[in-house]
Amino acid sequence: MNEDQRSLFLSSSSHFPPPQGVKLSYGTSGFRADASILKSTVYRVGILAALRALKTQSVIGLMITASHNKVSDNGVKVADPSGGMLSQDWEPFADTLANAHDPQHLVELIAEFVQKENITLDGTKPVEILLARDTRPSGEFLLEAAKQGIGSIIGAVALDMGILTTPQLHWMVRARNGGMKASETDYFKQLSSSFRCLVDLSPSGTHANVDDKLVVDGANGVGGEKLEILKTMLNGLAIEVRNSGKEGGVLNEGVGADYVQKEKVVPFSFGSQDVGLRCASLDGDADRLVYFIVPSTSSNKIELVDGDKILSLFAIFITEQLSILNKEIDVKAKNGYQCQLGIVQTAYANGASTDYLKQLGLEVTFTPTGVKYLHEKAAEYDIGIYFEANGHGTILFSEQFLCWLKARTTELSDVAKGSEQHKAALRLLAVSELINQAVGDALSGVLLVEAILKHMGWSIERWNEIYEDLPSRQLKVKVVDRSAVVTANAETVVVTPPSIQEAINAETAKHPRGRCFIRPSGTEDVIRVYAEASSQDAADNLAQSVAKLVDQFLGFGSS
Ligand code: G16
Repeated sequence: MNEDQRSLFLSSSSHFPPPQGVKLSYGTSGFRADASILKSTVYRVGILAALRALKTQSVIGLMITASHNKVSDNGVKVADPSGGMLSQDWEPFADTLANAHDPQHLVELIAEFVQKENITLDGTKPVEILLARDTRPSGEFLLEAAKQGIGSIIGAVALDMGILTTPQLHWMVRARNGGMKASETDYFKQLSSSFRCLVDLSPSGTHANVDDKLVVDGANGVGGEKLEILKTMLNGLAIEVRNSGKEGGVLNEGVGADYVQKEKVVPFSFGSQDVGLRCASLDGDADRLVYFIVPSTSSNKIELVDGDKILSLFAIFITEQLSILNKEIDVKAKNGYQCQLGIVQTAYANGASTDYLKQLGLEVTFTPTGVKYLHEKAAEYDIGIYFEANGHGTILFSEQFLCWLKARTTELSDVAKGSEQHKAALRLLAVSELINQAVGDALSGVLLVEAILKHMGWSIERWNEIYEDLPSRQLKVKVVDRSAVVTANAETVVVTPPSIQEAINAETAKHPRGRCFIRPSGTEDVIRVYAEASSQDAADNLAQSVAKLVDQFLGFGSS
């Protein structure tokens, strides 16, 4: 590292001392904490993003968001050149950087890393970092800190893309690196035109829900406002957006996908007027999506149509299209293709959903919580569908399969234009354009759900009936140190502290169809408890008794 660069680091980092007595870690989805202590972390992630851009010689993204967390929190994460999450090999360096105290030590750490990674810091090959933030007020000063971090690397240029949903930024990074147009307008154009294409390909007479209104809860975050823009570019889909943030509500408070999924009650501004309508909820930065039904005017309870059901709907549609496409074709012949379709879930997936998917003959695998793990696994298939029960997920298409599909579509348009096979090929291509290939995206997800429901002629009730969820309950427990819990087998077994797993097993065995696990959250300072059983009372009791165990083993002993 040359002297100019060293003194630039020293002078800028002296303005960003890290908070005292706090150890930050690049968790499930980047760093998250109370916004008031994050300035130095965001500055350092700015440095990291610039180094990543130099290392990969590609455009990198930096997003300031705490997604589903409360409004006073914030966070920061990096999008890699593919548009996906930061490569996990760089996470330890992110932790070291965030927790380095003395500016001199910080500079030494960077110098060592740069040498190890063979990164040239002479400014001869300039790189760009796209920045965006959600609607949190703290995003403004944190964005400045990110710019300072990027500005402290010679040759790194920060481009402020403004207020975006997290998936929009990931999409832009991917598009830029793929040599495509990557403005927000391009994003909306791609989504709306592929949606239109899918709707136009729906079998005639199946538009049962075409005139129904979809009512969307925007979590008082960025998604509602973006959906309002997207809506103007769509025909044939009536959307009403509530909780867009303009009405003065608080981000994620009594609203949004996380609240709706965990509490299973109507979000603020929804109620008896919505009985019989299709309702959906986005989270604060619009990377999660769940649907719900308001079943009666007399209660605030909802019927949740969660990420597992969205996944199942997508799986049904894709399987149907693949089977039409391959009809009367030997997939092993010269013009055939044996498409590997795989499903990826986490331990939170409702047991009934996994049974259902397996009954459809699909291969289902499990990873730990966090899109970074699910995405990586899904990318191993030609078509990988991944979803967390909380509504975070997407469908990935391999380059190889897309290449074959495009060639096959051209071939079919020459010899069998308008045939069912040709339409199936066109539909699969449209899905690959509509659904975000970089990360789970509530806006593209909502359009794909709507297009598939139209295609099937299904109401939300019909969709919800594909299987019946096992009753479940999620709780969170505050503990002294959540890192004391270490899990294995896709988070289904606790290995540390010893003996808690035996106690959990003993509780679980008391309940028919009981299943229960605990894990440390990577976005909140809590241990999460998930329980499922044959009745709601049993699931509630199991969750309560395991939460007590967590408190006894690790907590403050308040239970
Ligand atoms: C993030 C991750 C999700 C994860 C969720 C909860 O969502 O992207 O993959 O399921 O956190 O994680 P944890 O249980 O570790 O707190 P979001 O919507 O907050 O970005």
